Amino acid sequence: MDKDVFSLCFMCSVRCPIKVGVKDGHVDWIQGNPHVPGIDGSLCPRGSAGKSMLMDDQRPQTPLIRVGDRGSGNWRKASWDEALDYVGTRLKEIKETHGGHAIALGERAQLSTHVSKAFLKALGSPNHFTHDALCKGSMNTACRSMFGYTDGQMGINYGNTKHIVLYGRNIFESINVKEVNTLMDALEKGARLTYIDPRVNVTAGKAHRYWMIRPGTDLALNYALMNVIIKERLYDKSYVDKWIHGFVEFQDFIKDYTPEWAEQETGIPANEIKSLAREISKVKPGVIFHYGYRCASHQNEIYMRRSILMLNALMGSVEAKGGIFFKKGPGAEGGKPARKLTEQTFPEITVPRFDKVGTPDFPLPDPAHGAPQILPYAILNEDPYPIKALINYRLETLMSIADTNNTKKALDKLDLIVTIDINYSDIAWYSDVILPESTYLERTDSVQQLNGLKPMMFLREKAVEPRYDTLEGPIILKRLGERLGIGNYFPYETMDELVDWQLEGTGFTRADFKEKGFVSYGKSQIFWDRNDIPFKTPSGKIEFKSSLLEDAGFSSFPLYESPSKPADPDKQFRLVVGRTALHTHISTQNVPYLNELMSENVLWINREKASSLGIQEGATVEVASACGKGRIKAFVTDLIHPEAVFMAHGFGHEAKKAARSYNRGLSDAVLQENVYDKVGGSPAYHDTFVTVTPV
Ligand SMILES: Nc1nc2c(c(=O)[nH]1)N[C@H]1C(S)=C(S)[C@@H](COP(=O)(O)OP(=O)(O)OC[C@H]3O[C@@H](n4cnc5c(=O)[nH]c(N)nc54)[C@H](O)[C@@H]3O)O[C@H]1N2
Ligand SMILES: Nc1nc2c(c(=O)[nH]1)N[C@H]1C(S)=C(S)[C@@H](COP(=O)(O)OP(=O)(O)OC[C@H]3O[C@@H](n4cnc5c(=O)[nH]c(N)nc54)[C@H](O)[C@@H]3O)O[C@H]1N2
Ligand code: SF4
Ligand SMILES: [Mo]
Repeated sequence: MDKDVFSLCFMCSVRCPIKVGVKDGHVDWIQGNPHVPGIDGSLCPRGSAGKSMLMDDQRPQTPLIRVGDRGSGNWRKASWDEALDYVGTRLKEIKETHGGHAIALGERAQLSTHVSKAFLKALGSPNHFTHDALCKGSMNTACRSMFGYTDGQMGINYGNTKHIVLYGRNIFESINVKEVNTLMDALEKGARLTYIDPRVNVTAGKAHRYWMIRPGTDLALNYALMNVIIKERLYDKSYVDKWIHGFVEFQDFIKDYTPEWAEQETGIPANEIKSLAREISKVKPGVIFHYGYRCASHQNEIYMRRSILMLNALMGSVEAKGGIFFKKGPGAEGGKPARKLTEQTFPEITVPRFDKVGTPDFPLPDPAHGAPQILPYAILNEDPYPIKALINYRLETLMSIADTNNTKKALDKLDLIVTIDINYSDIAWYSDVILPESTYLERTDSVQQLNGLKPMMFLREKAVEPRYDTLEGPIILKRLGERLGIGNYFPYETMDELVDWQLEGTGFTRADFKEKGFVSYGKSQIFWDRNDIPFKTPSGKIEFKSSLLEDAGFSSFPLYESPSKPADPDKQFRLVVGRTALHTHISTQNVPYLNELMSENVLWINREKASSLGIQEGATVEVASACGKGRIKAFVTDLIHPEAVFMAHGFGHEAKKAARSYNRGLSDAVLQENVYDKVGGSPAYHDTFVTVTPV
């Protein structure tokens, strides 16, 4: 029988709405959900490869229990009961001997995060952590310091923008389908695009203005832009007078950071900096300085992110059409959100988190997410206490935390490593037990509450039956919970029952999602009145002078410090990394269609530098840092700043059963030092210098 199922893609965590054509119980076709504006039927290459991932037989097909050494790849197949009994017994022993807090669970925040959060709370452990800090933690802190909202509560109104400035936000390769389509529409209507990156990538190629910035100097550029904007009074005066807290102090601080000074630091000509400031201010407030995700990733990242938010505030673009806005929830339409398992009452937890987030040692990162890069240190130093078990749920602890060798050393101290995954990821390969989850096409998931200008809910609905002996994450955790005496926190037997429980009180039922794949709380977009914006800071304003920072002993306006230089600039490069349009982080390299298109990464190196080191295009080179080394092919090009080398994140896999991606290319995490922004919380992935040698 043929049917169409509306669901949500999960080839990456953007979760684009999709329509899946099912024929005789098999996925026949996947396309974007045609009912969703901005998606209009389209998908990115990874979304289109969903069927290839589903049909791949190089993924775990049953629960597996390790029989050889960790990482040796010797497994025995187990039934679900056997595997869950095994994990349950060990977790129980650990809890009884060391306390619930000896168990940590890390995950990529996803639709069923409320289930794993509830699981750990019920066990009495504060040690749930997400990928958030690894991705945009300093941005989250920057947003809270300025507006009192997290970055997750903010959005960008691409469709109406007149000018967008992207700092290493490689929007046409690091893709979110709706954002790409909406921005393309705006560009067709005449919007301008300014792109800033030490590397000429696809987004640079589509920009009206491109600057090859010296890596790590975006803060200097922004200080100079603000210097011009303030000196020439190009800002939105009434908005600034009403909403900016600490403007006078900032005006005084910024006056010496001239464009001429910034030219020396960034390599961008002073007159061009002035010209952008003048051009963009003419079309304010419908302009965007994109606050981004990765881009420049350094130990002072929070101040770079704050400077981007400040530029928006000076343009009055916060809560303006074509600018940035605060997301509206169901409450704005008098509705109720879907329920979460975390709304239940749990035992009180008094111990600090393993990463000490929320304590005076690490006060500002978001305790709802924690700081995963601290995990190796916490385990190795048993500080603040011993961690004994780690559950990885859709998070690649080995490849997504810098310094893999160090992380492995830490993991070796654990009594138990369990991974819930759909792939033979490297962390699954290094685990004691693999619990295979059904893929997104094979499972119904928790409800997606999508706040925005128009609050909505979406549903990921099972399109086909699981091909292998796999289960849904929330069912795995429930059954594990039953073995640990906390089964009462999981009031469902099936995913349909969980969704029904979540929808109670919202006025919607599962049947309401059938027609289009989503439900809307209201009909029109909501912007707040710009004279009455409910900023959640202590001053009720946009805090240039931040009480969050200053109360914790940090400066609101630190003096600019130039990024550190390598000991030998002729031989050493700053390693910068990023994504490619054809893969998702570390998880799709083995998907047959995508592997065929791109099976390994290459090292971008500046032509003149390569020539002086005797490196030929396509030659294999050895790249080495203070913590690791490896081999990769060189891509010799004029399209990268001479101080940097670039490689795509996510290659160099070690799991042998994922044979197509095994040992192809090089993993950035092997090279990167595990250093981080101690104020904002993000790792400083670009604070590593490497040597590059021909082999
Ligand atoms: N060295 C280095 N580290 C980085 C980055 C970097 O550039 N370099 N980038 C950072 C960024 S921006 C981010 S967002 C994070 C992302 O970090 P991660 O979340 O760790 O990476 P992903 O590739 O999204 O996938 C994680 C795991 O989820 C599994 N998975 C995929 N789908 C499913 C599913 O449906 N169910 C289950 N159970 N598992 C699934 C994948 O197989 C993979 O093992 O990494 C960060 N870490
Ligand atoms: N295809 C694809 N799309 C994705 C993802 C994916 O894995 N694959 N992941 C999603 C996720 S979780 C995220 S976080 C986003 C990430 O999306 P982006 O934030 O756009 O991040 P990256 O792809 O890491 O690109 C970072 C860019 O910053 C540049 N850069 C390096 N150093 C500097 C610097 O000092 N200054 C400036 N201005 N630029 C610099 C790099 O050269 C690179 O081009 O993508 C999302 N979309
Ligand atoms: S951006 Fe691509 S991979 Fe990610 S959810 Fe959308 S279609 Fe899927
Ligand atoms: Mo990310």
